[in-house]
Amino acid sequence: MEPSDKYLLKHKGCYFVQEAITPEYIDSLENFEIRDSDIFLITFPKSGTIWTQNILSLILHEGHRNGTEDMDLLDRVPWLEYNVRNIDYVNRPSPRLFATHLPYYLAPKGLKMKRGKVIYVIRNPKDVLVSYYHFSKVSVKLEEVEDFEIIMERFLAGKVVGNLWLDHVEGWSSQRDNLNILFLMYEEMKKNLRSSVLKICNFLGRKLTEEELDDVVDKASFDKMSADSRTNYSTTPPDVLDFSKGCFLRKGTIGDWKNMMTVAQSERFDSVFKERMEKLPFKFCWDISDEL
Ligand code: PPS
Repeated sequence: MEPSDKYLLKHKGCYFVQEAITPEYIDSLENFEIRDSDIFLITFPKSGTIWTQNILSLILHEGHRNGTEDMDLLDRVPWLEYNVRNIDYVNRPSPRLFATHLPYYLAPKGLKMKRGKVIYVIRNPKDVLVSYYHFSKVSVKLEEVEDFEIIMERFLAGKVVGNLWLDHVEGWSSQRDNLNILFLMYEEMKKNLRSSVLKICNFLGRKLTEEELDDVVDKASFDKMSADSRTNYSTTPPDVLDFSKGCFLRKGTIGDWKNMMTVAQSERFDSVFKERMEKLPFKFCWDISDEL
């Protein structure tokens, strides 16, 4: 079953959420002016974007960290390709923070010339798939497909937002020497958030006190983020997210794919992904009890 173009827009070989973007805008992003001070968070969907958006905002904005400011996360770290709030990106003060799911080949030229900094978060793709499946029920802008097998086949064929997971990860990781890029694994964040926050701080050249670091780690926990309307998308209108179908911050763990995929489905997944995954320069973690 092919994805419906009522929900997905295919442009230049890449799938986007139909309602939130135009082909002209995608085309314009190639020449989007990048500043050296820009910070881009790049992910395949469902890999820990909101989590890292929150961490970045907490690191960079003291008022967020100490609770003196009240700003929605999407205003602090907006989507580059889905400018749903019509923010004036060009006149935004530095350092600008952006999130994007763009594949490398569609990214702004400036990033490819080592302007700006990139943080790329990777999650094991079986958990990504399961998260995407559940999210497509909550998101009114994505096609709701009850049959997991159909979503899995689309995922394996790259017919989901972000395209083929393997291409996305390979696309960015193969260019690592030509980018200012830090790779982080969702699973390492889950197992040792403090050390991941420190890695981000070092990469960005930001020094936080121990107390400030504690604050970031505390406010970026799954429980705190689930309860905070600025980080759990709960203020999103019901024609965009339908929370009667589930939460955005759903389980936030490692290995939930084991609760969803049958052995046959997992084997089918491996038969398509394993060979290329083994060539990636990352060590994947498939279960909460696995060593990193
Ligand atoms: S999106 O739609 O692409 O922006 O989604 P994204 O934010 O990338 O991914 C959503 C998943 O990330 C989990 N999440 C977290 N896990 C652990 N700790 C924290 N703080 C956290 N915040 C978000 C979220 O629960 C989604 O994963 P699943 O497996 O569905 O729970």
